[in-house]
Amino acid sequence: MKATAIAHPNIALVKYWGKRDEELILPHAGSLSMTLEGLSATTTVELHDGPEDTAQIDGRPLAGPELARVVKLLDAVRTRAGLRLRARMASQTDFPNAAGLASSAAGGAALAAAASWAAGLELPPTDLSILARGNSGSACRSIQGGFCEWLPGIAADGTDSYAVQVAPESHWPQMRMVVVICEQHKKKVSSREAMRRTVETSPYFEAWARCVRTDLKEAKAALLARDFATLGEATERSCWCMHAAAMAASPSIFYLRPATLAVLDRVEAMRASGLPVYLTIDAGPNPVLLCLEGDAAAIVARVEDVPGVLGTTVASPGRGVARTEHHVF
Ligand code: 2P0
Repeated sequence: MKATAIAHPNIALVKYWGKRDEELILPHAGSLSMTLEGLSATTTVELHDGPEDTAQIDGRPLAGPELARVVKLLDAVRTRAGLRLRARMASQTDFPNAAGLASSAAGGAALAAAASWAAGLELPPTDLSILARGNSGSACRSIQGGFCEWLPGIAADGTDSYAVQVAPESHWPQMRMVVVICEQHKKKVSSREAMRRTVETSPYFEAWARCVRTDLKEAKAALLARDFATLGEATERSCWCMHAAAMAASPSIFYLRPATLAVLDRVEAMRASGLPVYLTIDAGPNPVLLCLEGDAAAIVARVEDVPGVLGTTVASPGRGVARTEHHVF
């Protein structure tokens, strides 16, 4: 009763920002993402007849609300499998946690898969996506590879809110995301709290939710047609609408750092010089640059010397969650 899953983070092209149900993690609107190859979370779950669930990430034992989030997913798996066993969970990531790099997406997807496999369940991707969603919203988009859309659903119980693959990684293997690391600290306001505050206090939240619908439609069509410029423009629009809505919350949520803005300047200069590159930023200071394979090296060279940039990682469209025998323990 031990299984290990490896999952990759995803970065949203059209962002998820705001829940209609906090407990079930149901979003107000859909979102669209690319799963990233090269960065990963590996999670092992072992079921046993001991007294309690334990969990650790990168060797750090979880407690309080962090442990409760894991236990919530384990409980969902136990209910489904008709088991009462407790679990030992350990996860290892190879990228900075909680710095806007969607570590929770890879972690949640790997946990959902490892826990259900350890319990002997063989769930279809839709069910795994729903399980992962309960741990962290964006995790539902890391169950499958390539490009995924999270369908917001309308049901109160969340049974129609899961991610589906819009296109596999083979659809556009030349697509690249350059993750630019500006900061590796844990962010000041968690995305969970930031979303709640945006929904409750931002006068721009409704406008944001309206924009998502148009951006999603346009981004999806551009993705399927491999129209890079239109996809890039929709991606940037979604990013700025999300950040504008968050900035207008009270108290304001501002994730951008001086280095983030310096990278933005560089992106605009590159584009003006004819290099097709677009930018998106999650709930943190690290910009992610959207480009095509042939331009990635030139773009890395142009951002590496920006003051405050600590490093870059280039990722291609990644695979969905998979089973591995390389157990964490
Ligand atoms: C996204 N983000 O679409 C958006 C854009 C960050 C910015 O999903 O509360 O860790 O666990 O559902 O998924 C990050 O938030 O939040 C996120 P919860 P999650 O990728």
